[in-house]
This record gives sequence, structure tokens and C-alpha cells, in this order.
Amino acid sequence: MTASDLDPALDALYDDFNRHGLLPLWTQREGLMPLSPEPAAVPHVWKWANLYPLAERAGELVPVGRGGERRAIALANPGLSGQPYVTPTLWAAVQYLGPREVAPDHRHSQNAFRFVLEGEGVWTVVNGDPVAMRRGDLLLTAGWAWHGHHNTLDEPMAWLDGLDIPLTGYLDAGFFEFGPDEVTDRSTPRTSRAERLWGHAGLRPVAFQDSPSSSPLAAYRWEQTDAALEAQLELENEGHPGVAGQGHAAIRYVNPATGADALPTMRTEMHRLRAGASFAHREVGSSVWQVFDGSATFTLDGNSNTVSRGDLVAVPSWCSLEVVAAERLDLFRFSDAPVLERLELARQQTLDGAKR
Ligand code: GTQ
Repeated sequence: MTASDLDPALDALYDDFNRHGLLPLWTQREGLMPLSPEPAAVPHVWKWANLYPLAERAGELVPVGRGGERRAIALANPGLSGQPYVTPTLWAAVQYLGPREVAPDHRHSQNAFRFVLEGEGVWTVVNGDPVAMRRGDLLLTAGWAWHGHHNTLDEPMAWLDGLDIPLTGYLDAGFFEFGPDEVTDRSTPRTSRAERLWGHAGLRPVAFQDSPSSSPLAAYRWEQTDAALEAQLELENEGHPGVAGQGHAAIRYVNPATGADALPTMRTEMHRLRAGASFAHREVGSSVWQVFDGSATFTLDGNSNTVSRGDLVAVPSWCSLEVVAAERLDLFRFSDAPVLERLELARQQTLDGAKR
């Protein structure tokens, strides 16, 4: 029984509110304005050992081409009522391209990246610039850039896609356009034009003085990421404090023209932990982690999970996360942090990990 059942006049008021498209704050406040975030999304782990064979089966049964556009299998957070979203703001999918297959050209207002766990042989052609995809590389497709993918080898290839599809959806900001059914430039340069222009650390081409909100560098290569992380750990070993947090090196992929996040709506990072190193925190905004190499324990709001190469972890807003590296560990991470920061909603807490 609710209070209004005792008072016919109050009952009638609520009925009239309803009839006029109104709802009073006092019956809703706790859900609308919680004391701290109460995400519907739940912490969740997807094992690569399950994901890859399912992608392979899709490769056998489901063609890729115009209409469906991509053989991309979305990670659906169990807390989000069957929607194909890994968190309320982020899309994460395993995309699979069979031998010699082509995913046709299109563009959309959603921002996208690819992160490669394993394999090679696919070129993603971004605004006419062919970009090779290899293990450890991060490839960008900023919003409204044309892109298609084609596999040049007789081996399949699968990778992680990250997009801001749900965020763009809530904002009713989605636009989409079909391009040619084929990828027109099938050349296979090792280095894209974007990298030749922008891929020299600290050196900006003088002819390009604009500050684009998305990175003009289409590819961030593993060789450079690996070297940057290793240097942080070496410097720490050599006694230079503050370059890595207690055996935890990290880099952020940034726009070389501005120093800001590589994409306007998503943060992308790579972390390297020495065996036994750990960190613990919670943050406003949601993240997805993928184990690139090694194995670890991820403890999410007190529940521990063992993860290894390829496994993916969804971390909802304000969920406490503790990561302990069981061996030397490389972790890729993406999040909606640039959005939270620009809206001045970002908060974070460092936690005392159980192991410290
Ligand atoms: O490769 O363009 O996972 O358009 C979802 C939508 C990948 C892509 C996805 C897309 C793409």
C-alpha cells in the first residue's frame, strides 16, 4: 500500500499528473539523484577462449557485406537488458574477417578504433589511406572518416573494435553513409600516409597548423608503445622516481596535434605491470580492459577473476578495481573519460589494494 492509497485526493492528483505527462520528483528522487553512482551495468569478464571460436563459427556461417557491413560480435553487458553495449557509453566487439574477405566502405558519426590482439594481413583503409593492422597496434577511425577493411591473406583475422555507439545513441547524434561496396585502394603499404606525416615524436608538419579534435595519426604501432613502456620501467629501475607507479608503467594514445586523447569521446591507454605489481582505484565513467599479454587477478567490487591473454573486462562507473599482475602484464584499456572530463564530472579514488 502506498501513501496515496490512504488519500483519494492525493490519488487523484497522481492520476492527473500522469494524464498531463508529469511525474513529481519526490516519488523518484533516489533513482534520479543517488548518493553515488548506481550503474545498471555490472562488472563482467569475457574469456578470449570463448570469444575467438564463436567468431570463427560466425565466419563460417555469416557472410560479411553490404547491409550488415561488419562481422562484429558485440560484448553485451548482462546488466544492460540485452542491449549490445559493454557499458552504458561504450561498444566493444570482436570483428572477424575471413581469408581475402572485404568489409565495405562506410562512414558514421560514431568514433571508432581497432586494437589488435593477434594476427596481421588486414588493411583498414581510412579516408583513402591504407593502414596495416598488426598485433599490438591501435588503429583509429575518427567520426565521419570513410573506412573499409580487407584481408590480404589466406588466414582469418580478428580484432577488438571500440566505438562510442551507445553515447552517440543517447545523444541522438548518429549519422551513417554508405560508400562503395568495394575497398577501392587495395595497396598494402607497411606505413600509412598518416604515419609518414604525423608519426615522428615531437615533430609537427608545419603545413598543418589546425588542431583537429581527433588524432590525424591513424596508427599507433606496437614497437613504439612497447619501447615507451619498457623505458618507463628501466628508468624506474635506474632510480628515477615518478616515471612509473611502483612497477606500473602506462602510456596514453594522444592526438599529436594537441596532446589530448586520440579520439574526442574515448580514452585509450596501454599499461605494463611488473610481475607482482598492482594498483587499485575507482573512477566515475566506465572502462573496458583487454589483457594483451600475461595474466592477472582483476578484483571488481570485491569479486576476484583470473584473466589471461585476450580476456576482456567491463568496469562500470565507480566500481572498485584492483589489478594484481601474476606475471609481467600488458593491458589495453579504453574508457569514456574524455567525456566525463569535458563535462567536469570526472572523479577518482586510489584505493588501498588488499595486496599492499
Ligand atoms: O568496422 O566500421 O564493431 O561500423 C561496429 C560498427 C565496427 C566498423 C563495429 C562498425 C564497425
